[in-house]
Amino acid sequence: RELITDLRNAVGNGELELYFQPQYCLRSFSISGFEALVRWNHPTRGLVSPADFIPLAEDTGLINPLGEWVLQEACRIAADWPQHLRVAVNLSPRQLRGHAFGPVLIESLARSGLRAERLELEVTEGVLLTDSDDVLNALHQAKSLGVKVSMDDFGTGYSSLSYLRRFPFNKIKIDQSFVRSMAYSDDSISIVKAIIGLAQDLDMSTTAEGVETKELLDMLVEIGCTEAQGYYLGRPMPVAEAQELIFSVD
Ligand code: G
Ligand code: G
Ligand code: MN
Ligand code: NA
Repeated sequence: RELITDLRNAVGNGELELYFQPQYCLRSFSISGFEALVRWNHPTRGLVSPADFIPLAEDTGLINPLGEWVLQEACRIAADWPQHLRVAVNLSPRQLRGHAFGPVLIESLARSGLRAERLELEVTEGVLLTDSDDVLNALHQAKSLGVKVSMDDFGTGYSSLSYLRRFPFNKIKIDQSFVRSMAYSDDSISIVKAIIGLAQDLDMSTTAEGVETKELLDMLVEIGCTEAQGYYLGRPMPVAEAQELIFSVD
């Protein structure tokens, strides 16, 4: 059977599940929030990675109902957490085209009761590639509601800098590839320092992704990164485990 046929039914069948990866504030060393990462428990194939089904969903338009489910579920779950914790949701470009995203966002916040300030939307620069007014309008609408907007995977595309001018992001997420190579490359340290300095000047915060060692974490603290996320700090985990983590440290 085709994976796409199964994916069409996955939402309705309750086969999708959100995992949550903690993000730590590097000043207080406490959890500031979690990134929601979708998982698919396929009845026969087992756990299917989003890297395998998100592109399929994007190509077929299924990303819209799927993304709507992710947003609603993330808001619903985070609404029960302590009020200082945020939840970050990944968006595909296609979710922001057309005029449907604003109402979906407003409904997700209203239904869950989650304060807008506790929600972050993560978009890659690919979102701005189309240069469509729809996309910019949707992001501006989100920001005007109080929702935070982050640039994900910063540094991996062709012209990340020009996208920083096109939209006022609240946060830059420094791509894992830069963070990882800080361990052996002084040039990479210089690049990450420069990104952090740039973000500070633009009034944006920074999250380092892919932090897998204490050594990297210490470096990031020293150079003034705002937040960190990665296997050294915590892997993506089911909601019950995230809940345990929240209440074990609080
Ligand atoms: O969690 P993992 O590292 O396996 O995720 C693989 C990729 O899938 C990452 O690029 C991540 O951003 C993306 N991804 C995970 N969850 C979602 C989601 O809910 N929506 C979208 N659009 N992408 C997601
Ligand atoms: O594209 P995005 O940054 O949203 O994707 C996040 C992806 O990175 C998820 O699939 C998540 O599981 C993965 N991830 C998170 N932390 C680490 C890490 O420390 N090392 C590696 N290799 N992957 C990570
Ligand atoms: Mn992300
Ligand atoms: Na990323």
